[in-house]
Amino acid sequence: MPARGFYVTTPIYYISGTPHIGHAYSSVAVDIIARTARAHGPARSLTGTDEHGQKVAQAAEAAGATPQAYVDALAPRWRELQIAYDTRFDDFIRTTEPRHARASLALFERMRANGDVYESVYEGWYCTNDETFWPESKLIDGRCPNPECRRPVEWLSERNWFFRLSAYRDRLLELFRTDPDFLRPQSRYNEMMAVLEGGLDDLSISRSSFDWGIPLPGGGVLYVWFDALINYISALGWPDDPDGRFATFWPGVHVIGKEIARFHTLIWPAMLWSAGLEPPARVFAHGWILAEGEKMSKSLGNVIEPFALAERFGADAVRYFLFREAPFGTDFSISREKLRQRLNSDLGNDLGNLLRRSLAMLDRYRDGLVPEPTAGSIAEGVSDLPARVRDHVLAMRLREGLDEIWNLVTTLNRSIDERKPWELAKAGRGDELDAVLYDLCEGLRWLSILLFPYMPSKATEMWRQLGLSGTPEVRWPDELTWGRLAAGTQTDPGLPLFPRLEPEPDETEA
Ligand code: ME8
Repeated sequence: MPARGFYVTTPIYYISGTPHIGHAYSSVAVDIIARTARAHGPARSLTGTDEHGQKVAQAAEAAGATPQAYVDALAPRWRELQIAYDTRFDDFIRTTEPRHARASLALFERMRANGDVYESVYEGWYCTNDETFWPESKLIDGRCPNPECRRPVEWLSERNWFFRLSAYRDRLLELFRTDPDFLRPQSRYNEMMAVLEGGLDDLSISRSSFDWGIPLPGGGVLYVWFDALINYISALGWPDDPDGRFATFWPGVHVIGKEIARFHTLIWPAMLWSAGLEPPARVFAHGWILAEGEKMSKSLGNVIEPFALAERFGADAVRYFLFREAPFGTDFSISREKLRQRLNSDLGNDLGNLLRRSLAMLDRYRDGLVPEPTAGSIAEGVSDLPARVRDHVLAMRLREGLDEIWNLVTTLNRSIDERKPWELAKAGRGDELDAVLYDLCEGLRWLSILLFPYMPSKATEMWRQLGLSGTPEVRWPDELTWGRLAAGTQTDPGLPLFPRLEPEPDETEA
């Protein structure tokens, strides 16, 4: 852990889009990382909505609303997504807030004062859907080159402000070369290195043919991507920094989807340097969630609706699935059937049954009271587990973190099978029986603490059934020492953690 505060962010989502499972994925990833970081020291997480730009202006017009009324009506949907997936952010920023406009203009002015901003005419193509300027050479069949978009582009001729991005190429190359972890995974790093080696053009950072954006003195509005990137520091209170948040938490870590790596790792660091600020500490550009091997899209009819998914399987089971199914960083497919299978096997059989069997044996042999710890426990084998989980999670190895935690699940299940408490009870070997039962309860206490970032509500339910007060949101270094569970704790078994789910008609493999 860095000595200073730890700060992690999601992209801010286009407010006019429909929330889907990919948005939930980024938000849950950041939530897992932030909850793990909070267990060790000061940490902050941020999400929000990207509300300016031509696309929003056009959509508002089509809906017969003012842009402000239009975005205000859409904002609650994005907060609902956070509630549905139990993601707890320290802040939610909307780019239409005054604090954001202030910071955006301040950054623009600093860059201009440093001689990096000049006026010129942008003559070229623009994709409104992606809010991206495209040079003619990049278009494919005259359309947007983004494989997810491929929409017609429009010709712009506007007198705009430009950022001297080209001047930062060498400094970016140096950043990439001296800090290979600046952008992960490796495939994204390689892609961006190739872009850098090909050279960078200056970037238009304002628009003058419509007015839905942050107004600039003298006319025009800021280009929506320029304003969007600044959310990461406007939410920290930059430039005034009245609460010292910027000083404590910047530079932060950005978690994004792979398609927006260029904005975050080439343009954003250069903007910050130009204003005399530090670039982000790290950027992690994860892969895409696919449905049956294809990117989800309305036209393919394969969109997995995030609200219905959380309702059917429970937020915690979906959170678990998203980060157990594939290494964080790669593309992977999701299906309701796969999710149901993992819920029944990993969560129901491995974890849920472990809790149920352990507490049932404790009830039968010790009236539900945690026995006195004795020698001969599994403690030695697990002492460095918390540090390993923490290191994996803070390095974005979210699946590896879960794999480590699952080793403890397996160890505890195995210890029941091998040490056979029912035989120890029959043979009157009380000390050995106490040792197994204590190990199981203490192991389950550890599991609820370690799993809390991934599955906050089920981990809290485990904690409650173990008869513990408060919640498993505790400081790991203090609480994850084997033997802290007090003898005499009265456990309180409840309903199964993950009741078995039978398939619905659309969940059966063809
Ligand atoms: O790009 N799989 O917003 P956006 C995985 N406003 N992640 C996905 C995904 C999928 N199928 N689909 C979306 C924008 N995401 C800009 C960002 S940031 C300063 C401005 C996630 O609403 C992923 O994180 O299009 C992706 O980068 C983001 O949602 C795009 O959200």
